[in-house]
Amino acid sequence: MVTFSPGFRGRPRSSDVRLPPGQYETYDFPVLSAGPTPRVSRDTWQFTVTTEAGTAHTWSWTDLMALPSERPTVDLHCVTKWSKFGTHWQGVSLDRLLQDVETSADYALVHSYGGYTTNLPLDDLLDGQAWIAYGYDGEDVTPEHGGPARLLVPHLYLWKSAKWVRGIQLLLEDEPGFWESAGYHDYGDPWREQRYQGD
Ligand SMILES: Nc1nc2c(c(=O)[nH]1)N[C@H]1C(S)=C(S)[C@@H](COP(=O)(O)O)O[C@H]1N2
Ligand SMILES: [Mo]
Repeated sequence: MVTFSPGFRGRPRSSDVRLPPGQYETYDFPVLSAGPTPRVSRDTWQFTVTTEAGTAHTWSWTDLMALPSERPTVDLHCVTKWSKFGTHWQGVSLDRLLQDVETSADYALVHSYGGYTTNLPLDDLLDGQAWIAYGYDGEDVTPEHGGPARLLVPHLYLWKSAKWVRGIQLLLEDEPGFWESAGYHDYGDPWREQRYQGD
């Protein structure tokens, strides 16, 4: 029987298949960072959504903590081929953060402290698919894994889950981020094995 799993819209797969093509399961939690780990204090941390019209919506750490949070349990899939099942996070959904943001943008470019960027369609941040995560396994997200807060968008390869997230720029036109400019796939669906441009 073919079933449709929630959060994986329109993609048929057997409910017992958890490992995307070309991946292997790992039990530890590897750290993959393109540069040094930025140390970002919660006192000065800010998260800013900028619309295509130039309007900025900014949240301080206190603002973020005041919002209702969710506790998603998700599988992670890194393009370097490891997958980690059943990870527990706490964070604020992008649905919540974007609910009062007026935009007609179709694309998002995510910016991190330290300069990392990654792009994705705005739709992929909505409908319970993405969070600004600050808790992992009942603890604060560690600096190595993106603390104080990282984007978590687990239905795409993990390079889309920007660590040390500082903002999201809403755009009318798609703009490639760091790995996307270096030959990685623009979208990065692990179930369609979209690792590199042309996959
Ligand atoms: N800011 C930032 N975010 C990032 C990265 C990075 O180098 N800088 N690496 C990405 C990649 S390639 C992966 S696989 C995941 C790794 O997350 P982890 O180190 O928590 O396993 O973070 C993603 N987010
Ligand atoms: Mo990665």
